[in-house]
Amino acid sequence: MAEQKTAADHDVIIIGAGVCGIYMLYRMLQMDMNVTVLETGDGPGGTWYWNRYPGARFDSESYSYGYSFSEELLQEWDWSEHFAAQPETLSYLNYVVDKFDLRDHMQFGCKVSSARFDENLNQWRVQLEDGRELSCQFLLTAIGMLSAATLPNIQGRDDFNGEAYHTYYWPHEEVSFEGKNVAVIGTGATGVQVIAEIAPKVKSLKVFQRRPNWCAPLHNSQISKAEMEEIKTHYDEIFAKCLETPGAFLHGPDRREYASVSEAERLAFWERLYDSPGFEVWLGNFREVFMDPAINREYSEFIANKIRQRVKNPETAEKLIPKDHGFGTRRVPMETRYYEAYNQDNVSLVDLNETPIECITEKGVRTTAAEHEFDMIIYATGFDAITGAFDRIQFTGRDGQTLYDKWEDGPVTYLGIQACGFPNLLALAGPQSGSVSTNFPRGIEDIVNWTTDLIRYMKSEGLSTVEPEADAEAMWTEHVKSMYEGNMVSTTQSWFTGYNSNVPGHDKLRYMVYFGGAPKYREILTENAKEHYQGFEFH
Ligand code: NA7
Repeated sequence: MAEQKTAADHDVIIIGAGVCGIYMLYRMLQMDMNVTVLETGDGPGGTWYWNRYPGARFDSESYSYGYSFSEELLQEWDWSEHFAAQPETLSYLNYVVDKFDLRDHMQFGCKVSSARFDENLNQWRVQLEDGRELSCQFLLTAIGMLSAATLPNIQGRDDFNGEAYHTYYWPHEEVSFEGKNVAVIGTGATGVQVIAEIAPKVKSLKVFQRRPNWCAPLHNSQISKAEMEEIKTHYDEIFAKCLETPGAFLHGPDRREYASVSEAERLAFWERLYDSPGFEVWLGNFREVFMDPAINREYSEFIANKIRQRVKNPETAEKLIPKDHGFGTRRVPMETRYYEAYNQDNVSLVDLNETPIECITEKGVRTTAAEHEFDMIIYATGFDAITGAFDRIQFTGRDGQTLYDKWEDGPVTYLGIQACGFPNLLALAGPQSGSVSTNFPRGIEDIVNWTTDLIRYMKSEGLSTVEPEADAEAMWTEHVKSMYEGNMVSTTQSWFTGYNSNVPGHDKLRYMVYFGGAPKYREILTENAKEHYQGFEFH
């Protein structure tokens, strides 16, 4: 076995140098592991490296998003806004990488195309697009859950003569909007941020909306020097609060029963939620709002009236109010003056339910009603979420089985971390794990810490492979499925439920997310480690 270890280039290869890969690398170096990180981008940052589109910023409170592992780091870093914009977050991640000397262990501009488990050597052999092959004992994926961007399946996309960008692949150079007629396709969390940001800068903006989302004000503000000093004295409380809440955010449900609160009190409470910063408007609500359709309708109507108050043209307001799903059953885009953008003379809404897009032309977008001419088209059309990044790398496990084939009808995993037949391949933010529906750095900390302990355990016991038992995998997948019942989020089409109209076969419900909440997931992982990794088989 010692021979096998030395035969591999590395003990550990981490794919991805985003929030998760950075922390995993830090933990592996603490253990003196021979580790390298492979990253497609030319620098670290993952999501915050790629998504440079105008308006990109946190919906998590900045100070709840930073890493918690180093008191020194917490005390050194100053956030300038309660919800920091992308450039600041990217600077923060670069700062972390340099402070802990992580950069030398990262390889940039290298894309993993495939990885194959060598059953004779118990090693993963990782192929890069540049032709190299690296080997390792443990292959850890930190490839992001929203990193496989998808363009819309509309004909003629390549015919357009103007500028065209997907928000994820936004250019590193500054993009000018001055004097330009711009189209935005897509009104998810990304589209909503872009639209509000560029509306005052463009000559004209047309928003192509298929389904509206329920958006709510972010209420962002600057953090003064004094306030930041104050925040620094409260990090323990901030992280303790995140540990308590289902989404690992600073916002948790109001534990009162909906019915125990009078109508007047309820309305005052909802007004307070609407005026609160961040996800409070969504996650600080009564739990019944997301379980009981009648209560959800009442809250949705409350929010619909806010939209009606903010958008001057009543017809436009009605088009911006979702009719096919209730508030909070899809990801709530947080906004700053999004609805007000539609009050500007240079901004208009094209409802794709009335006039669907027929094709993209040389000049712009042709709907069933007209050809709209543009200088620029922005595709804010989302991602092949959670499993998309796995599908883009060919992982081949035992007996030549690929992960793509195994997950063709939806992911099956044990604890959202491993799949049977793929020894030593550990997903740090994979489908059916607790991290995918949480405040990301908090969610991944649980898995990174668990994985670190697992690798330490295997090293100390002289074990070379870990793989889940078939029963354990079946049990976890059933458990994940069972939580989809009685929860309105899990029955609504969105990336949470694996829906993407642009990817064949992804128009149906898939069991992607562990809905039991971060505290429960953490408890399961802790128990599992305590019980010597029950459900896993070691060799
Ligand atoms: P989302 O939330 O998946 O939104 C994608 C948007 O693009 C959504 O409005 C889609 O409409 C629209 N879309 C996708 N394909 C098409 C086509 N073919 N025609 C018209 N419109 C289309 O992605 P985001 O990037 O906004 O957000 C993803 C997450 O990133 C977000 O939740 C944050 O956590 C960070 P649809 O709703 O499918 O009708």
